[in-house]
Amino acid sequence: MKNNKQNLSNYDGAAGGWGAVMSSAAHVLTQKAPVRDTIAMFKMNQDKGFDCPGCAWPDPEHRSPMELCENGVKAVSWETTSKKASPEFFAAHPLNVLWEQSDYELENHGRLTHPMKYDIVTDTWQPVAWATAFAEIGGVLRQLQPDQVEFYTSGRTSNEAAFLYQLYAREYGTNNFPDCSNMCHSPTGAGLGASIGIGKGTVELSDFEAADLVICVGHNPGTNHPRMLSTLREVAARGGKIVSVNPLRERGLERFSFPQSPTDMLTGGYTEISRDHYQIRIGGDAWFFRGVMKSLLELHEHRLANKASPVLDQAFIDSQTSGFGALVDSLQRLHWDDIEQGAGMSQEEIAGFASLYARHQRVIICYGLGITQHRNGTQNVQQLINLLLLRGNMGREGAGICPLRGHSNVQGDRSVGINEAPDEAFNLRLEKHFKIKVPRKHGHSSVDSIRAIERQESRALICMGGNLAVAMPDPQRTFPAMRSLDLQVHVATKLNRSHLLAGKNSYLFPTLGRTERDVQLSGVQSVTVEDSMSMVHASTGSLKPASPWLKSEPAIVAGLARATLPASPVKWEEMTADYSLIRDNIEAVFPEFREFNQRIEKAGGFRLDNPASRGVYRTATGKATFIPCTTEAIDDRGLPADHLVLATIRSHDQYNTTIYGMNDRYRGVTGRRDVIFLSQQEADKRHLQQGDVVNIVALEANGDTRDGRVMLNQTVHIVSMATHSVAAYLPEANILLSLDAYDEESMTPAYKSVPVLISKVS
Ligand SMILES: Nc1nc2c(c(=O)[nH]1)N[C@H]1C(S)=C(S)[C@@H](COP(=O)(O)OP(=O)(O)OC[C@H]3O[C@@H](n4cnc5c(=O)[nH]c(N)nc54)[C@H](O)[C@@H]3O)O[C@H]1N2
Ligand SMILES: Nc1nc2c(c(=O)[nH]1)N[C@H]1C(S)=C(S)[C@@H](COP(=O)(O)OP(=O)(O)OC[C@H]3O[C@@H](n4cnc5c(=O)[nH]c(N)nc54)[C@H](O)[C@@H]3O)O[C@H]1N2
Ligand SMILES: [Mo]
Repeated sequence: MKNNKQNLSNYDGAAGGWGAVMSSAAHVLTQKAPVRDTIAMFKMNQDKGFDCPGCAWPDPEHRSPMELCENGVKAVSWETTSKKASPEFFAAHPLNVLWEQSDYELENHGRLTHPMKYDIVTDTWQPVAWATAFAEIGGVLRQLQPDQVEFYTSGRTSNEAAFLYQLYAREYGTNNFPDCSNMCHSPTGAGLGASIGIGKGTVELSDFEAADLVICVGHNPGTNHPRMLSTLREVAARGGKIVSVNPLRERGLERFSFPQSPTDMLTGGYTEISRDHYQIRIGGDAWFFRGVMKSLLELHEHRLANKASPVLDQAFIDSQTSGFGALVDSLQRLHWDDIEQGAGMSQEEIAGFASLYARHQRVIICYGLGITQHRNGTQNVQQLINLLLLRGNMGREGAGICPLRGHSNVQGDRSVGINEAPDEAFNLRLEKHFKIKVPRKHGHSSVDSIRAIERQESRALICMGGNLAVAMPDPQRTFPAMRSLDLQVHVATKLNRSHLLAGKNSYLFPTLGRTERDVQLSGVQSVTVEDSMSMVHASTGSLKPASPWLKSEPAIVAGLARATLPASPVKWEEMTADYSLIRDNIEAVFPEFREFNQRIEKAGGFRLDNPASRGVYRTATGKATFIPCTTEAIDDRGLPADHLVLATIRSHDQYNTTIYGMNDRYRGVTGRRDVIFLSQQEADKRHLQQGDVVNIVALEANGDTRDGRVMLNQTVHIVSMATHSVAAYLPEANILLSLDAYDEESMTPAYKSVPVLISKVS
């Protein structure tokens, strides 16, 4: 096959800057709604405005007139588009025809406008009245056992809608709550929960003003949380140090030109974010951080022997933590050869990182999916905590842990009850408050739900947003499983591939987006969301809805609930008429939301209590706990010597399975997505050059291959990258992933460590 270098280059600019402005403007124009968009942009992330449906990075206290970023603009214009996927469109496009279109084309047909029902004879979505659809769905659900039904939530759902949704599913009788956080930050919930007694980050924005070192591990802020770059820029500008631990050199972590700074924009200036990049092997984090801790212990001993100041904060360790001895034992048993091999870095480099860490007094560790999406995701998270605890970097200003959560309300959905394993205290509160019975049996998270559907044990799937079939690994198994269901209900803003897997009794419901005015019987409603730093605030849409037939998510849940549970004592209709009543009920069930309605009146909202930030650890021992690592991301016994480890990553022009465009500007890719990223060294070993075309075959743990887990004709793009590593875009590369490779502690799929072989197509 011919060498195909077209549209692959190296991007030399800073992140942000004019490139971001030009790209934002281009996106607004392609969505054909410049006026709606401009109004929307001025309302985004402002008091009394709507919360950006992009990322979960918090809003600063002193907001600029437009608190937005390039990718927020894309997310908004994608929602506010004037394009419509109307009943006429669906009548003319059977699903087997739509199936041939790309994910980009599917969503680019525009907003869904009518409630639809699948017609198997014509293979099309056909309009249906809301009341008819609700009644039919209620009828099917009443015929099923509650545990045969899966209730999926994607993280844009507001607190109000999510609370009603969990109440509906539990009153119906199941805890089956597959959730998008099962695919990203469940290891954060599980890992931090066991280590520090709360499954959430501990820092606030103000901590970044006090930190002297910020360590960014396995996340890509330039693309996925661009507003974080202004925070990092401030840290760098006042002399704080920022380092990254990432197999790829991501531009947003190198330099940033602030689109809202006239000086940067007019002079082409930029702020250097970081020069220190630790390019670890994909899947090498636990090795790297154990190596850092081992070095730190050695440094500590050395200092003590020389009567110099200690490195470890022994007073903190003694009074606030447990498990120190077990951690030290486990580190002492490790051999440097294995650490170097596992991390893909020399002992010297790792020791350099340890001494850098030891020189700083207030340290924040930020991390993303590069840490969580591995077989040992939970333990990876815990190694970051171990490192922080060794020097008392927890429970005090300027220090702590900062997971970069995904969807804009994924954290809030969990806070209001989307949880497959509820505790008894919560069950009792829910029962008492609503005078209902709720199930005790724990339910399914995402991987379990797909497996139960595959085994035909689960017969119905309700999706509150998202694109579950495409977001999960292993389409070879997931897609046929979906098609076999007796009932599917999708609540969505735009068409996606999951909606093309319709079968018996399938419904597609159009809903209001965050930007749109939500009018109910008592007037215009606000909803609330929680950001990555536990700040809860109101979001109020102001644009005219894309169609008069749209319903809000709370109204859809209430409609389904009433149709399924006609005798329910819950006041579904009253709560839908006035969302402040939903908030009163949230407050009654979750004491941490006390004075909910009053506190969201305040600009910026309020912070949910986070005991670990105050140095209070609600763990079994009442102390912060060191937890050693016992599982590796990759077990390479049984794998061929020339295998590589593949991570699936996001391009700059996409939001999860939503593809806004075909460019990945900061990585030098234009107009295409059929690309794999490789280091020069790994390319040389395989006699590959930039632009060569390769096939990628996924390997089972024992080195075998399985039918279908192969990606053909991908073009090599040589970039600055760790050895033994290769990266490709999701969702195209999901075909290489296995539904059986996941972190057992959190059930999060190993999206970022698939053993593969690559071979040149000749
Ligand atoms: N514009 C935009 N914003 C988004 C999203 C989006 O798709 N588009 N998605 C949202 C969601 S749901 C989420 S969860 C977040 C995701 O945000 P991120 O956590 O930033 O997600 P990714 O882009 O998947 O991967 C991040 C980084 O992990 C690195 N990496 C890969 N493997 C490893 C490894 O083994 N170790 C280490 N240390 N690093 C590794 C990659 O090089 C990449 O830089 O962003 C949210 N925000
Ligand atoms: N290979 C690989 N796969 C991955 C990942 C990875 O890193 N690698 N990351 C995983 C992660 S972190 C996540 S979070 C999942 C994402 O999984 P999901 O959350 O299921 O997927 P999204 O692509 O975010 O969902 C897009 C759809 O959401 C709908 N939508 C948008 N806005 C709204 C709204 O306001 N309300 C409603 N009801 N619907 C709306 C639109 O119809 C759109 O088509 O993907 C996972 N999949
Ligand atoms: Mo996510």
